[in-house]
Amino acid sequence: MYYNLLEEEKMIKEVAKNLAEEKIKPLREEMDRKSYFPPEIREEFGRSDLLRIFVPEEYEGLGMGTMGMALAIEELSIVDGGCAAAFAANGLGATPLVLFGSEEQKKKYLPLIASGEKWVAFALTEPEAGSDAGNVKLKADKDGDHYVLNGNKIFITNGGEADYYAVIVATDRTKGMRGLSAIFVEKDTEGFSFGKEEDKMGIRAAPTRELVFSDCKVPKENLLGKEGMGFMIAMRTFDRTRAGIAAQAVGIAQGALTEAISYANIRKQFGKRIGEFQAIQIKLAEMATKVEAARALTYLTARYIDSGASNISKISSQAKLFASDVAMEVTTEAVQVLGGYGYMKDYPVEKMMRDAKITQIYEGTSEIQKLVIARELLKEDLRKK
Ligand code: COS
Repeated sequence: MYYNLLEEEKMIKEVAKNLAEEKIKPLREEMDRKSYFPPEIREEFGRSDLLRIFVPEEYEGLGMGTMGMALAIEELSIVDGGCAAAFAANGLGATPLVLFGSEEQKKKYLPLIASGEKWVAFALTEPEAGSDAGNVKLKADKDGDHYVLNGNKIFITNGGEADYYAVIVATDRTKGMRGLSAIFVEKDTEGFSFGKEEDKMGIRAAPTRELVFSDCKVPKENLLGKEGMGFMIAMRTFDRTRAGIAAQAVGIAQGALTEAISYANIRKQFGKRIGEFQAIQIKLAEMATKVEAARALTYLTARYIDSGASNISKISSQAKLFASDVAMEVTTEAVQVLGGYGYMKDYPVEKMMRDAKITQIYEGTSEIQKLVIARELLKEDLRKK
């Protein structure tokens, strides 16, 4: 409403909204209950242009960057944070390729990703490498024309579902985070399999799975960038995709706010619609103001990233930090507005509250975002001196 969106941005928003309302909403409750990502939803994504948004035009994409992704993720999240997470994680998996892939790699993989024929996942997390992202143990030893991967990754969104995996590996374990590299692994590679499937609190439509590598031989030409660039590739990827998580948080919060407003207009207590009580009005006003502030910061961040600026870490972390807190607050308040009904699965707000929680955790916890923000503030000050 306030954001002077371009015509193509309005179109993408509309496409995402329609897909969410017409295809995702009817399956939402079932996907949440059964914790699964239906093939027909994957196909619908492929039929829409949404998977082209983050792919540059020369590789059959729309080249709409972070703002396009933010708008699509927000619209999907209004209806279902789970399908939005699968979609966002696909963009996350493709980002190292877009940023650091060679011409040959991009030509080979990106058109297939743009059409939705192939899905992607990003694999960094390990049992001992969560917030401490530099502590990756999955080793990749060079052997002739291949790297041989041994180890595992956990909590991988789109694990099992994706056809390609951008995997952060240790090519030189003597160098710590400077010995990490990023490598693109295809699903059917020998020695690559899938382990534990997670049973999550929220975003249950998004598959989350362990990846297991056992003497898995990956061609050397699948290395993204150069050896030793893995940690930097992961950080530069997150600098962009954290804006997408902010958009997911805005969408989840908006979904809950909309439900709370509709309910306040219908539900009667003490002979009045509850929306007539100031106690409820104050809640709705505070919720709506927080959502708009989170949206404004998220869009500003996306526009700043798309401007080509290099110092995007701080604003991206600020957007994710703020919007994810808003998502948690607003969904919790929405449950409160709906009262006992809000606590029941007959209404979607309890699910939204469960979905919101992950936005404070994945792609860097809120505590890690604060650390990134504070470090950048201190560096900016030193640069002035
Ligand atoms: N872009 C480019 N380079 C970056 C960077 C960025 N955004 N952030 C850090 N780097 C570089 C640093 O410049 C540094 O290189 P030099 O030593 O050559 O200067 C190197 O990477 C190490 O950075 P740093 O010293 O800041 O690493 P730390 O281990 O102290 O902290 C944090 C890094 C904690 C910020 C990082 O590990 C992080 O973001 N963790 C959370 C990871 C995460 O999101 N996990 C969830 C995955 S679920 S998808």
